[in-house]
Amino acid sequence: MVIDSGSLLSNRLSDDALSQIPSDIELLRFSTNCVSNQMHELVSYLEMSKKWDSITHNYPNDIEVAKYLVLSKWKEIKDQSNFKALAEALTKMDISTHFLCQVNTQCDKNRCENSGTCYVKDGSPRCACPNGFTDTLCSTTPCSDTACLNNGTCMYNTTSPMYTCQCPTGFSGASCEVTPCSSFPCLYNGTCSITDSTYTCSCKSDTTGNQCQTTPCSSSPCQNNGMCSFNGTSYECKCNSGSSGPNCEDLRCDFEIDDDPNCFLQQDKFDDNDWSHHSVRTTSSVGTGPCSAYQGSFYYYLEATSKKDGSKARLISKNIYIESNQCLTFQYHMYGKNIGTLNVNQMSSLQWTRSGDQGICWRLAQITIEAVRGSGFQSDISIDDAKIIFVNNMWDNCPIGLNNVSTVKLLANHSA
Ligand SMILES: [Ca+2]
Ligand SMILES: [Ca+2]
Repeated sequence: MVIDSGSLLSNRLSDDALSQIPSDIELLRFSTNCVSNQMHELVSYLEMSKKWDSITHNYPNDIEVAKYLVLSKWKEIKDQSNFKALAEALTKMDISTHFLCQVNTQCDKNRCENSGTCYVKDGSPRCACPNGFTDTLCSTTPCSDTACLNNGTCMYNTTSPMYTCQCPTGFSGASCEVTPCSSFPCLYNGTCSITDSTYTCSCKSDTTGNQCQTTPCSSSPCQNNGMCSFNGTSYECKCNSGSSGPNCEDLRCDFEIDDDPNCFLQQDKFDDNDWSHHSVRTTSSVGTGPCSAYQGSFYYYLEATSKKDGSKARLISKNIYIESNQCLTFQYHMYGKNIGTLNVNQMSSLQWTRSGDQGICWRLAQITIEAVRGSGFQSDISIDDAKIIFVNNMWDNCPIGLNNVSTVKLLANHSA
């Protein structure tokens, strides 16, 4: 039987389609449509009988695999192994090219996007898509859903990773998810917003600066080596043992630590005695001294027992700038029938003095604080809780002698 292959094929396959080399997907489709005895004839015609025999020997239970593999091998070893060669072979064997047409005719060139391979199934063209591409035409790329955030540019691949993001300046991360605000650059709960490639901080109360880093502590409000801390709303000064007040602006000696280097009052090394650091009652003497500290657990006192009459113990202040609105306050205790004198001097000028028994209570009184022993052992003189404090205006506002408190007007030695 003589067949005009040219006219037969021209009815089914265009010259353009015939000249194409079948893809693996198309070969798979073709081998599935081809019954085994037809395939055997075809491979004989293609002079691949030995290959057919070896492959069917290796895949005796899966003839579909064998059919596909032998055609793949044919495409690999033959030049010009296009649809035309297959069509001619089928025509020569008097086999209809109908199913070959099913493979190719409905697969227009460029039908499948993104390098997808077209094949025919159940009479309809389908696309076999590369990894990561979906949709009936492979038109949905790995970039199609919101793969790159923050206006990143998505570039897709056919191998892993399926896409990469080119991020705008200031952004980073696989999906450009890292923004200029990701490192939380705005301190103290400042609000971070993104402007172009950088961030802008909107600062909460009491903070300023491009990162809200300037706080009330930045101006060092805590005096006398106090430690400043800021909680986002307000600052707090933690004062050392030698100061007190909201800004540690008041000097203080509470005598809780003996020879406390932070205390503004220190033992005079050149007088007759030293003040004794003590808690609870003074020594074993009765009829003199306090029962306990006025503040805290410790106080200083002049132990009168076995001291000479009129001998002195002094506390001397460090050099202090005294403002016009500062007062010295302290608690004093002078109880006993032999009580001597307690003097307060600023420089060499006597500012305050008490002599004799002042009762059994603590009393609030320069800054030399000098205790002079009276004539007898019942002359323990004690002090506690000495402070140099600021008052609102002038000396007139210093708290004077309320209850057990004594105050001493200080003469300004410094003009602000
Ligand atoms: Ca001394
Ligand atoms: Ca004390």
